[in-house]
Amino acid sequence: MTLKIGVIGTGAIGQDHARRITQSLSGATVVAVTDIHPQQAQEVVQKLGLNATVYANGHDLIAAADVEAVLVTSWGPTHEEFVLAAIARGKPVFCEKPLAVTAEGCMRIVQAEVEHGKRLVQVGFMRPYDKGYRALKNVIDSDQIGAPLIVHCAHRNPSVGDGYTTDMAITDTVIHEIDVLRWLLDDDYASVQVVYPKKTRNASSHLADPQIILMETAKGVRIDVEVFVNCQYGYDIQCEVVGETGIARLPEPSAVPMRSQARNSVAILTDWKQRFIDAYDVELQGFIDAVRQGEVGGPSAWDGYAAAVTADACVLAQKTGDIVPVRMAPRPAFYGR
Ligand code: NAI
Ligand code: NAD
Ligand code: ISE
Repeated sequence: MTLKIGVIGTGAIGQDHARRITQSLSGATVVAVTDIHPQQAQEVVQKLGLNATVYANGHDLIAAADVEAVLVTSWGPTHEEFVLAAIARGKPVFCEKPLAVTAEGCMRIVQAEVEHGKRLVQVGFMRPYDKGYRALKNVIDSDQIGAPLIVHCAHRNPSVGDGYTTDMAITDTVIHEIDVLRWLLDDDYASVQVVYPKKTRNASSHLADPQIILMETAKGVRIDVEVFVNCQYGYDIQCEVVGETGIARLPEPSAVPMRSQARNSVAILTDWKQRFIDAYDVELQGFIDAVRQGEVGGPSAWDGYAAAVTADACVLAQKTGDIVPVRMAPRPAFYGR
């Protein structure tokens, strides 16, 4: 049976996920959409040729009898209420990051899911599905570079809009590194700190850009993440793991090396939608397949909570300049190890 999905939020990633469900993936169809800008939702229905009803709001969509699973791709601060509403109706829900904008909000979701008694939530952390990160994890797990000691990362976007604020460098952007490094190293965070280099002229007056996030894990690994969201030149994700006996780097996306106009060059992507396009396909196909088999897997509400606790600590560290401890609640047995 084809899984009938309702999409809440038809912005950049909501449209892209609706497109992939409709044109690239198998086993699901979009039957419902909603957006606080209903005109935009209607346009997406037309543009993608969906046979979908446009609902007045997310709650009506979740309640609709034909909506079997929910995709939350609205603005971050709305995620918690929609995920909780889906859980209350026992409907599986794929929620884009962040699961909620505070750790407390994520914990409310964790508690609701545990009370429900069965996993319903998958968080849209797609990097663990990326071939490059999986290859890097294989190198680490098969002991080819010895125990990881240091990780150097960079997360660079060409530019951001005026609405992007200093804390969003953590909650919207570095949240991907917070999540994927926890998975890559099979570790949790102990403490974080944020330091500010000289500011770029290309950032808005209210935005600190670039920033350096320093994290220490429970096992003692030291991590530095450069986040630079007005780097101008491209969308560039770097990750280098220094181990006891060797160094391993996240592979670059494949591109044709070119000799032209007196240059030997390789193109760099500029759009985040392209950089992890295969990973988005795999994560969402995984959600569809799992729900059709009566279960939900992938990044869990607990992973969303762990990322939010760490992000909250980073935002505090941005403001104080201090080394801030990361304190997580005990992990419920419901979420395994
Ligand atoms: P966007 O601003 O393009 O789209 C958000 C949409 O949600 C807008 O159309 C807005 O009108 C709608 N919306 C806001 N409140 C709503 C409500 N109460 N009910 C219904 N619709 C509502 O933003 P974008 O870039 O699509 O991001 C959406 C979410 O996806 C964010 O949480 C973001 O962090 C996440 N995201 C994840 C990415 C990833 O790589 N996994 C990449 C980009 C975004
Ligand atoms: P797994 O799914 O058993 O996960 C191992 C551990 O990592 C678990 O304790 C889990 O809680 C944690 N984890 C999983 N995703 C996480 C995340 N995003 N952030 C933090 N912690 C996370 O082991 P696996 O087979 O290595 O799978 C890792 C992820 O990749 C899972 O989300 C899984 O569904 C997905 N996966 C993808 C493919 C693929 O072909 N791309 C294949 C298998 C699994
Ligand atoms: C955006 O929301 C994403 O998730 C992208 O992956 C990230 O690179 C960007 O900085 C965020 O704003």
